[in-house]
Amino acid sequence: MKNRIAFVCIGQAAGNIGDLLAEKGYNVFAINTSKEDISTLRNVKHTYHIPGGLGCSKDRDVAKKMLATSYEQIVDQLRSYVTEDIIYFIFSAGGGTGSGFSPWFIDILVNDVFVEHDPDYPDEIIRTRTVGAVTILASETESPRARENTYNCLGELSSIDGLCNIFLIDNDGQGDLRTVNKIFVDLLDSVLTIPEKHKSREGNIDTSEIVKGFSTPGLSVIAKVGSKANMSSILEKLRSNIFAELDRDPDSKTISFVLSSTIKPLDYSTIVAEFGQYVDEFHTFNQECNLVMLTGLPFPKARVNRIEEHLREDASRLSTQNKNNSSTVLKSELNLLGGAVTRTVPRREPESPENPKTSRRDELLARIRKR
Ligand SMILES: Nc1nc2c(ncn2[C@@H]2O[C@H](COP(=O)(O)OP(=O)(O)OP(=O)(O)O)[C@@H](O)[C@H]2O)c(=O)[nH]1
Ligand SMILES: [Mg+2]
Repeated sequence: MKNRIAFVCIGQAAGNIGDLLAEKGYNVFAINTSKEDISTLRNVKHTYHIPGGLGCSKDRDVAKKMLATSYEQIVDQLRSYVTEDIIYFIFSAGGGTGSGFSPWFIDILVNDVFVEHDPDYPDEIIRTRTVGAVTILASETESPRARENTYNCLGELSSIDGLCNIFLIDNDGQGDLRTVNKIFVDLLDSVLTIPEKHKSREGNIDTSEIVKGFSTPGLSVIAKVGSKANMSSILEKLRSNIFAELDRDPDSKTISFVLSSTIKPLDYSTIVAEFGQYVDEFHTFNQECNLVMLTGLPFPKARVNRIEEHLREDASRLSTQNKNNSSTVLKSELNLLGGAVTRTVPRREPESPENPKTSRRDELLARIRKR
């Protein structure tokens, strides 16, 4: 899979993860507004410092403005360094650079740059690359700004048409973040290397099945447990690991594919009972561990609501504190994900004489410039 998938890491947390992926031999391109952040990378071969950037100090709007001014150069760099057909963007949601920059950049790429028009159906687009995301949620012990950024970033991310798998790494309740990075990279690499490492007469997973698993819209989680683990510890690990906790209510039982390499056959009825009916499963066996990936899961509403509630408490404390000052410190676009998803980026209107067709890129860049 190393010749099929590449990682674009935006911001510092992402760079830390990218460095581990590069060490394992993946193609990684790191982008940052801060030269200092880039200088800490040891293994990443392709880096780009956005000209004039001094970091965004958790200000998402500054990052969006830098995207608007340097967009063309970044796309050129991306095209020259990243030729793989599957691209995963990694970024933290709590900072400025990765959080502000990534959702809109991904939207432009997926809906404007990596597209071709079908000659037979000119209104239909064919996506030329598969794009996924790995997003890190700030912990609830971090600052209101970091949590507000997380909330708004998730709102934007959840509204991108054409985006494939999203891995939501959750820093909340985790210990050392470097360990979180290592666990994630190990899980991802374990799944991506199944076709070359795990072979069994009882069933194999080939590259096309991995590609399918990594091209599904929705959230994904991976669990890896020891060879002696039973089904209930596999299910438990799928729920409580480094990823954002999945909802348990019956409406949230939505899932697309199950990919697994295990010691014994999985009990699929327990997966259906716990996560919902899958569309298909791809399995193989090995002698060392139980490795399971689920795709097509819904956004974790309970976790997002928890961020919102905590932010509301902060907002009320801050407004009491600043009662002589009429400006509000927090400016969350709250209720982005609580019910139906509200788009922060409006959908493209149908073309008409009053509304000439603009590209997704023009639309998003114009919105940034208006801010
Ligand atoms: N899992 C993990 N989280 C990290 C790491 N480094 C920072 N974070 C988290 O990422 C958020 C901060 O984002 P950064 O990636 O440092 O920010 P940035 O994109 O560089 O943006 P600015 O520095 O604000 O311009 C906070 O929520 C941190 O807790 C890391 O190595 N691993
Ligand atoms: Mg930074």
